[in-house]
Amino acid sequence: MADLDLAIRGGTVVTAADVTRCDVGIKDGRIALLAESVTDAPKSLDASGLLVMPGGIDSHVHLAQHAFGARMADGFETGSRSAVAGGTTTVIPFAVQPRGASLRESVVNYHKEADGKSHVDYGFHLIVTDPTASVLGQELPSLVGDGYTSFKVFMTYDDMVLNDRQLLEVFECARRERALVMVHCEGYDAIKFMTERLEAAGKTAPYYHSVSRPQIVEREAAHRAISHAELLDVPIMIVHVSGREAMEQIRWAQQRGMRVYGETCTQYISLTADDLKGLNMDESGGKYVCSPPPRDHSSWEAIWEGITQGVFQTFSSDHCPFFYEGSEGKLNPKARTSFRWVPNGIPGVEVRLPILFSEGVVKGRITLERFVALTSTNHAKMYGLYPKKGSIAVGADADLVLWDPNRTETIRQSIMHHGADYTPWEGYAVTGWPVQTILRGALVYDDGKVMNAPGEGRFLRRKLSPFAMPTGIVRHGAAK
Ligand code: DUC
Ligand code: ZN
Ligand code: ZN
Repeated sequence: MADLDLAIRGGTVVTAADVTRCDVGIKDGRIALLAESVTDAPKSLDASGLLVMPGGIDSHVHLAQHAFGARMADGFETGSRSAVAGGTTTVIPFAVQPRGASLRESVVNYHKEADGKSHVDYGFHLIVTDPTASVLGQELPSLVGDGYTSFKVFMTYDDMVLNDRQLLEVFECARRERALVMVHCEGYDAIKFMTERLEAAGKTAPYYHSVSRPQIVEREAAHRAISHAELLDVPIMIVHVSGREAMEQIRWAQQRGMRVYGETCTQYISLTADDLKGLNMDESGGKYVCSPPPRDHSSWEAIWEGITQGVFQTFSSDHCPFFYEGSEGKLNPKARTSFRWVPNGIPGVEVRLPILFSEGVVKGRITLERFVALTSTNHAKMYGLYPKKGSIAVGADADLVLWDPNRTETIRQSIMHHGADYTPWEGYAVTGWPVQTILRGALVYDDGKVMNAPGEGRFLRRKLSPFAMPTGIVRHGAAK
């Protein structure tokens, strides 16, 4: 093939299906050729000793989101810069509908945040906080048609929680429109009750954030969401699962033939609630405040059980970065009065691949193919981006990460590319590291340096997810 633009030579190509020694030929930003040897491209990258994998897709990141009571540490520019440095080439953040606002308008505003800023390709999920008749009847159907084919709903947080009736109405709309609903499963009332009791007892340090939201609160909400989904025969994705309790609910639903999917995240295999204790229960534990909170070592094992048994389809970061210092940071004066006011979320888009590789592949828990499925391919399939994204196949976008499986690194704030002023994984040692990242055939990250300009990432209109198809098994008579 004479007119290739770039060849990647000498690497081991890994997809969700295969591990193959072959070269990759790229033309016009897409993969044009997979062959034992590709020699006739004007430019080439030497991938000998490296793995060549589909660029990461992180289907759960928060950027430039005005939520959780503080300004985020990352907008599109720094958040996507951090993504590309971590080997991720596509992110799907959330356009949030503030209560009382139009969802369409919220999407238009969110595009203004993203336009001209992203280093990676991106789509938007929609967060529905106010499912009025016009949102359900007009806005959501038209937005789904425009490529926003997934919604997130919350079962907690004052400014986002939906009651059961509203959850059912959103689920019904999703079923009708074939959109995939992501559910944040933590029970609002139980958390509020626990928070008030803890505060009354003077237990206000960041560690008590984890006590206020124990696993049973997540399990109860997961079971409730699953029950509503079963009533309507609608597929749902339960996001950021933290431990055994919710994992078992999802497994139970799957074993009953339901289309209930699961996502877990980096923090649930690498952090624990003890991290929230900080130094002698001081405010530094606020650095780890996220929801659901990290649990304990036995929960890590439960999450690995869910990963290896196929309960979880996607492994995401839930990148939701806040500053530690400063008036809007996790240490702000109000946050010092109670864990309840510490902004919920941690930065992690850049370390997702290294930590899963190190803990999963290097420690023999998962294969290389499964690593690719969990970090890229399944995200593309679940959220309507496949086969353009998430694979190394002729015709797919040439989004790749060249990965050194033997390189050891210690995660430090000084080597991160995000906008936050700390990393929760300071000092965490990993084996396996991204060396180069390629976005649609262009070298966009080269060993520590981000090479492309903000704005070179493109917006992705997503197709309907085949995973959002109802089963057709109506057990309870309410689905239409
Ligand atoms: N839920 C998220 O999905 N991200 C950050 C905080 C939260 O509660
Ligand atoms: Zn959430
Ligand atoms: Zn999130």
